[in-house]
Amino acid sequence: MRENEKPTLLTRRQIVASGVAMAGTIPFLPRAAAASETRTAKLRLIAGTRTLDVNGKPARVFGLVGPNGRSGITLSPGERFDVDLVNQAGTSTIVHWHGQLPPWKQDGFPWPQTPPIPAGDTQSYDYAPIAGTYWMHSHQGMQEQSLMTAPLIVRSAEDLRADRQEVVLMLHDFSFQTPDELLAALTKSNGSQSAMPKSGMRKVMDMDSGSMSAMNSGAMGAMNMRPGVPMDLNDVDFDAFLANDRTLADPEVIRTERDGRVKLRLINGASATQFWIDLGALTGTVVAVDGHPVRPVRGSRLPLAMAQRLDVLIDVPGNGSYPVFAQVEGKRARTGIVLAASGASVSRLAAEAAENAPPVDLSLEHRLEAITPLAPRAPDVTHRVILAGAMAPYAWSLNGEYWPNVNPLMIAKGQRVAIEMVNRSMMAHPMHLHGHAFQVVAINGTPLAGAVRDTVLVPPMGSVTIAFDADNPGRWAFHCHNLYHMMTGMMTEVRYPAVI
Ligand SMILES: [Cu+2]
Repeated sequence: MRENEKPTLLTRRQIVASGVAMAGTIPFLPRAAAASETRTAKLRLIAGTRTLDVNGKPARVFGLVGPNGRSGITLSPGERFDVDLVNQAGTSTIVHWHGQLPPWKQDGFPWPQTPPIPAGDTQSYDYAPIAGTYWMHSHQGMQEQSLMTAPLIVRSAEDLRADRQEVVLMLHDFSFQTPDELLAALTKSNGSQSAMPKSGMRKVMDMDSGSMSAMNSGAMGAMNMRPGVPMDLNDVDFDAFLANDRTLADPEVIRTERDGRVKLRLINGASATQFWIDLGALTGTVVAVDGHPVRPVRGSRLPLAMAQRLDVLIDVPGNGSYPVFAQVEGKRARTGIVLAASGASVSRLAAEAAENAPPVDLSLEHRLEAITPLAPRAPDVTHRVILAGAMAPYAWSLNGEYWPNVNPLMIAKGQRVAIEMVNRSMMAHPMHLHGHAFQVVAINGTPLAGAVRDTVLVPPMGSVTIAFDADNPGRWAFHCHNLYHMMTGMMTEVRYPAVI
C-alpha cells in the first residue's frame, strides 16, 4: 500500500466506481447510516425502452434504469431494497431479483398470486437484501433477451473498507431478430427428428479439441466427458455480444489509477450464451461467486455460465491499458471492456480471438470453497431431477415434465434439502433456484464442500447435487437459465408452506 494514496483516492474511487450513487455523503462507514436515515422516498426503478447502437445499427431494446439514471441499482451497506418498479415499458412486465432472498411474493416471478405489472402501473418492493453482485431481469416472456436486465449491486461494509475501484461488467447476447423469431427458428424443426436446424444454429464441439483453459488441470476428466463425445453449444447464432451494452467496435474504457486496484463484478446476463472471461496478461483473484464469498482462487481465464456472477480482484500494473475479454464458448467471438490508466492509449481490439474457446466447464467450480458453508447436516429429503432434451425436436424437460405442466417438488419448512440434478442431454444446463442460496455438495457423484451460490452448471451427461436449508417458504421457480430451454419447458417449482 502506497502511503500517500489513501486520503485523496478514496473519494476518487467512489466517483469512478461503476454504478455507485453519489448522494453527497462521505463514502465511509457513516454512509450506511446516512443512507437509511436521510432517504425517505423509495428508490425508483424504471422499466422502459431505449435505443442502443449495435455495431452501427440502431436497436430498440428494453432497459431498467435506476435512481441515478444508470442501469440497475446499487445499494449501500445496510440499505433496504425499498423500490418502486415503474412500468413504462409499454407492455406488462415482472422483474426478478436474481439471487436475492425476498419473501416469495416479492421474487418477481409471474405466479397466479403475483401477476405481471400492467403497462403504466407501479409495484412496490421492500426487503432486506444480501450483499454482493446480483442482477435483475424480466421473468415475463422473453423480455430478458431484449435486455430487460440490469445489475443489482449490494455493497458491503467490507467493500467500503477495501478501497478498490469497483467495475461492473455485464454481458449480454444480442440479435436483431426478435426473441419470438429466434425461438421459432429453434422449434420449427420440431416433429421432424431427422431435420437438422438451419446452418449456424447448432454447434458441435468435439471434446478432443481440448481445453485452452489456463486454469484447467484435468477437469475434463473429472467431468464424465469422454474424448470424442460431441456436445451442443450455442443454440442461437447471435449478431453481437455486449459488454455493458457495447461491442468491441466501441468498448467501454474504464479509467483506472496507476497501479490500480480493481474489484471486477462480472455478470453473465446473456439469455443463451456462456463465456470465458479472459484477463489476458492480468491475473485475477476470484473472491465471490453469485454474490457469496469463496476462498480466493487465482486465474486469468474464468468460465462464466449463464446467470452466474464472479467477483474478481485485479491489480492493474503500471499505467497501461488492459482489455478484459469475454469469449463465447465454442466460438472465436468475444466482447469486453478496457481497463486503462489515465492517459494510456487504447488500441483497437479485434472482435474475434485467434481460436475457438472450449466449452465452459466445471474447472473453476471444482476449486471453489464457500467462506460460509452450510452447517454440517444430512439431508432430510433428496429430490432427483432428470435434465433432458435435444436440439431436434427442440424441447427441454425436468423429470420428463414441461413447464407449466409440472408437479412441484414438495419440501417442508426446516428441512435440509438436497437436489441431485442428472443431465441426460448433450448440452450443459445452468440451473437456478429462486429464493435460496444453495451449496454445491457433489459433482458427478463425488462429494464436494463447494461454493454457496444460486446458479450452477450441470455438464452434459454429468450430475451436480446441491443442498439448501428450507427457510423461505413459498412457491419458487427452479429452472434452466438458458432462456430457450426454459421457454420450451425446462422449469419446475419448489414449493413449501409456511408451517412446519
Ligand atoms: Cu438448459
